[in-house]
Amino acid sequence: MNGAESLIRTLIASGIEVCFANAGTSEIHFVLALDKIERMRCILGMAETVVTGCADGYARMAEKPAMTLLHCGPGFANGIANVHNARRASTPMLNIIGDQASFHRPFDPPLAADAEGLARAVSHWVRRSGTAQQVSSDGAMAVQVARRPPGQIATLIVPADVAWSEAGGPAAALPVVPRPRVEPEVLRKVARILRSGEPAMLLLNGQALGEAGLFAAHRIAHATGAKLRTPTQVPRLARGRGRVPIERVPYVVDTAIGALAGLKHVILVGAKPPMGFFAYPGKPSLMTPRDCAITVLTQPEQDAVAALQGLADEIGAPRVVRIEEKGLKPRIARGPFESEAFGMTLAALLPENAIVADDSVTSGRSVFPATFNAEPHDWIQSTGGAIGHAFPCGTGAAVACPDRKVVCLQADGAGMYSLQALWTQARENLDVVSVVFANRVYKILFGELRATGAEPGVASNSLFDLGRPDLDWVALAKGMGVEAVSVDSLEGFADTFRSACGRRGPFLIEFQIF
Ligand SMILES: Cc1ncc(C[n+]2csc(CCOP(=O)(O)OP(=O)(O)O)c2C)c(N)n1
Repeated sequence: MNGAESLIRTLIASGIEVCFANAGTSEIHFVLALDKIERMRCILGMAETVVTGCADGYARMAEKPAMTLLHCGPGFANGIANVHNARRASTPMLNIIGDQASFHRPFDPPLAADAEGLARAVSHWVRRSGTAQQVSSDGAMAVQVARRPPGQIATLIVPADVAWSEAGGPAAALPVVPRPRVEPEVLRKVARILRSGEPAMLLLNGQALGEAGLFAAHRIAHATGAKLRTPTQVPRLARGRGRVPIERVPYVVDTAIGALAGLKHVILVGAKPPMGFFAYPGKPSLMTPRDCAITVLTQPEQDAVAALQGLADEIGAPRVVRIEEKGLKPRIARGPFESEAFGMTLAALLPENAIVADDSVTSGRSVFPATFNAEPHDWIQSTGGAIGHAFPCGTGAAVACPDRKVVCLQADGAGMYSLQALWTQARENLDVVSVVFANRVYKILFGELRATGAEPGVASNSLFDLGRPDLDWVALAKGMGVEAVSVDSLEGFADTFRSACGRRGPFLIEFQIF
């Protein structure tokens, strides 16, 4: 058995079932090992940002890592933006980078690069396997590190000679480290704050955004009057009818400051203090009032569900609390695109148990609150701000959950970063409906520019206008094997979306909003 085979067998023994890849010559022995073993599902992404974005979406839904197989430093570099997004979402991720054979590197061949440096920039753990004997135990450790709460990025660099040399057998799986619990003293301290009657808010992230965590938070809110919010973007949120409707911290700084005004306490549950996406002259970095105290209930790696349940019991919150309906009634709207009306229409038609991958930028601003009363669903977003996330993330989610409909909400400019994911959807016959908001501009950036008081000039128009030539999303999708239709009204969208949801397989709807 060579090093490649011993590593792949180790990963399979550690529960890894899917390999998203874009391999090259230095990974040939891995590909041969995958041919031989056959138990790992291999999925090609025709750009590394698709590979890493797929692995992110897969792991968020499967709650365990996939493996990525990437080619040398430059291949990994192409995938970094979505590794960054995964890191910001605390996604468990396992990257295998094939590299030059150890004895060949000193000759500085063309693809030699600082793979460690690139990997270190976005990984919690980086190792270069030194020998074929060692690579299996490195692999077992990489999986363990990736699965360490709340989820980490582990990157293993494997030189080609390590892959092809004679190795020992595979290594046994290492145990998954459990989430540590918070100390009872912390629960008592937070309970005292919440009992004080001063205006408070729980800011929930990560594990707390599942159904159990949200319900425990709802009990606390009911008993104490504390508000609940999530950060501006969520890694994965359980939502829809019958679930706790929770607002996010708004994206726009002034709106966020207004929403959090008057708070005396923010309790962090796996979240960071609420900061703006960017700084603006004369505006604060933190969205909380100056005299607001920030207290940590749980760090991201701690057991947030147990902490919230323990806190709810500590303050004597009833175990059964009704969830009041909140937000707009789902209904099919008519007329041209408008964000809230689109959200209500989507809410009326979203299939039960769907997964929504949202990278809709400005078009989606009002979609979130308008979908509180849709059928139960999960909402996943880029939490790292690197756009081009929904196509690949939704693709990976569809691999993880073949029985659930995936809906990608994708802004057009962002979509162009990773549209090759459509080809993967077609190749794997994944059940994904993508909606592209074709406004043919980087609208958010025109907005940021105007907010400075300036008007766009020749340079801004060159850089933020996506026309000349116009993108044809129907042709782009069809060119990658995905059926597509263009619509220009909400009723047109409703008809097309309904029929796309009535069948299996990938489909794209271009919503013309230009
Ligand atoms: C990887 C990455 N590159 C560039 C940016 C900067 N950026 C933020 S939003 C944006 C344009 C978004 O335009 P589009 O996706 O069309 O959405 P719209 O603003 O029109 O709603 C850009 C380029 C970014 N956030 N991430």
